[in-house]
Amino acid sequence: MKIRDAKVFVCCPGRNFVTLKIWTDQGIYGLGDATLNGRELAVASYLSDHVIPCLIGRDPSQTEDIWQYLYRGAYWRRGPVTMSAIAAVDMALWDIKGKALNTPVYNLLGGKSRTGVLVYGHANGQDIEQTVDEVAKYKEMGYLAIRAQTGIPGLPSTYGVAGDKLFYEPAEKGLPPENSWSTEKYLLHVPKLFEALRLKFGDDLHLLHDVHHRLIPIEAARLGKSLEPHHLFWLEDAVTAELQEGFRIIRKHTTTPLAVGEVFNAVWDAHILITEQLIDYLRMTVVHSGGLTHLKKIAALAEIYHVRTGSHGATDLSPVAMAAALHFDISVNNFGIQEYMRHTKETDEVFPHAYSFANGYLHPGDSPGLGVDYDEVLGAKLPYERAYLPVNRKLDGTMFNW
Ligand code: KDG
Ligand code: MG
Repeated sequence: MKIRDAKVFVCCPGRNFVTLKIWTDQGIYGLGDATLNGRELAVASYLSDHVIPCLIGRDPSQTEDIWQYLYRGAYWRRGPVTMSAIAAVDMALWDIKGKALNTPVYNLLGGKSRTGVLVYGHANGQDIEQTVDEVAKYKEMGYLAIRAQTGIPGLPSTYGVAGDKLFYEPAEKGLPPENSWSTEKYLLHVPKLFEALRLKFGDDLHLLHDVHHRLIPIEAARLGKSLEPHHLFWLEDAVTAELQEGFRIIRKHTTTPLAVGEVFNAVWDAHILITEQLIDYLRMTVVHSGGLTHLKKIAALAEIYHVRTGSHGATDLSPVAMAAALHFDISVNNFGIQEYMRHTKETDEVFPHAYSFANGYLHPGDSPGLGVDYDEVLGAKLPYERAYLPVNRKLDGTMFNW
């Protein structure tokens, strides 16, 4: 079998998605997600201008060799653009492999290690009362794990508090909007949210929280300590993690489980965090971290150090990435949890898929390959629209983390 052709599709069913389609000379095609929120066209160009010409004529079953060819062969390594492009190729090749062998991709990764993939949904409100109501709604939908975010008194806008409650989408059309931030106000308010949630829902529900990189280690340590009575499933992205060693400080002070890594791209972004057991969950995803070929190696390393997976699964990961994530999640032993922000009906129509949600779990379905398709005709009617994630400033105007 040989790769005959490949093409990049950019569409916008309410938000932008970049999809790679690879055709073989035997009539089989595979799909890969290459969406990088707010920087979509950079990955599209990387693929079309630099990667696709090198793929034509290759044997698509050589997933390892093609991965190494694109990673080592480029000379320029790592980074979100490169690793999202490699991921898209890798996903599409695993999709082809599964279709050619007439089996779901999870069977090629070791088979099912569990009956379903535990997921968490997003509940958020302008204030604690509204967030409690939103958590109740997610509980009613069957979720067993829920991430809770709330507006902070005195701040006009806060990360994770959206207009649309079910289909939260952080990117906005036009130029980047600006959020504001106060560490002092945040640290005083968040423990009150989780106190209210435990009071209302008891101890059984898994609760998660995302700090979105907005603290420094000693502040994160204080937050982790103050949340210990409410036993979170995890505290996510407590600090930025370019400095992996920073997590030593947090770890020294709190037993609240720590998750990080949705912006990581390669094992070298996480090797200290893993080998020093500074985190409990790694949030790296199949789309921004080099595809299944790289992620399964990272999971194998993490398994040795008691670190579990907790893949990013926001709406900016297309259903192609979600499908690939589910095949990964169901197969690795050290799976922890999968984020699941629902896509809109409009998005699901462009990407018909075999995965489904029931009673707090996602199931990848049994279709050969990844079990997801791309409607080219519909996609062509929904052209790219420039959109950005917000930027964040402290109350005195200082640029801060988003
Ligand atoms: O593209 C960035 C979003 O996916 C991110 O902000 C969402 O933090 C996020 C999360 O945990 O889903
Ligand atoms: Mg996050």
